Amino acid sequence: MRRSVLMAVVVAVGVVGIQLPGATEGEGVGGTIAGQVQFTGTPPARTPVKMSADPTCQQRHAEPALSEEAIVNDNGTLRNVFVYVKEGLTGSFPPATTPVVIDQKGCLYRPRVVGLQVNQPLEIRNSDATLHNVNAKPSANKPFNVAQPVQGMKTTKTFSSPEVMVGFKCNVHPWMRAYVGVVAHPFFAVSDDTGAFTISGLPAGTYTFEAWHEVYGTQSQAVTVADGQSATVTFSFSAN
Ligand SMILES: [Cu+2]
Repeated sequence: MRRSVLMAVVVAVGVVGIQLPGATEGEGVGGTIAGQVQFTGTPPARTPVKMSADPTCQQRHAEPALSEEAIVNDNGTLRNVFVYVKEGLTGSFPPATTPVVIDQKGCLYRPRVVGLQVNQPLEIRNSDATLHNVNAKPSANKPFNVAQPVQGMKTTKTFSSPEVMVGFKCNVHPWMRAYVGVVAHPFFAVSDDTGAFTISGLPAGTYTFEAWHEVYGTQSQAVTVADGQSATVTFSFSAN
């Protein structure tokens, strides 16, 4: 990971206050962040993942799966960027009780990048008829390495401390990687196949947001949120 390379290249494209229909300032409803992660430069090529070592994996794909370390969307945005409030929040936020799910499907983690709250359950599933092991080596949390030899197996884990990111890998299939962002509040999102992300219900205030990408590192910027309003936040990563 080249986490530090782009720390200084923060591009803050501005925060635009938009009154949401039906919302009144000062109601204490929180604000919404409507964000996008842009990408400049030549998108890196995605190469076929060689799964021939395990025919069960290979058979799950009609066309070879493509590498997922860096996915630039058709509209020039960057997918799988984890965006979260890093600083500025006060108070405590009870964890959601609904589990976040990571599936192992076609010998790939789905999703590859995901967030959850401290002590929120993470359900790890194996949808493949082959052995996976889930090897997580966090630094602020307890490491684990769980074998799931049977299709349909489920394992539930929680994380007791914030940590961005916890890397998952499978020792059977070395191309398999997932990244789990553990935060102490519910204000996080992952950029999608249009580069968009949304964070809602954020109490009024000024925060430091961080955007993390597994290849292009992290960026941060200050964002001010007003109750009942939507702020536009844009991050921009560039090819190295
Ligand atoms: Cu595996």
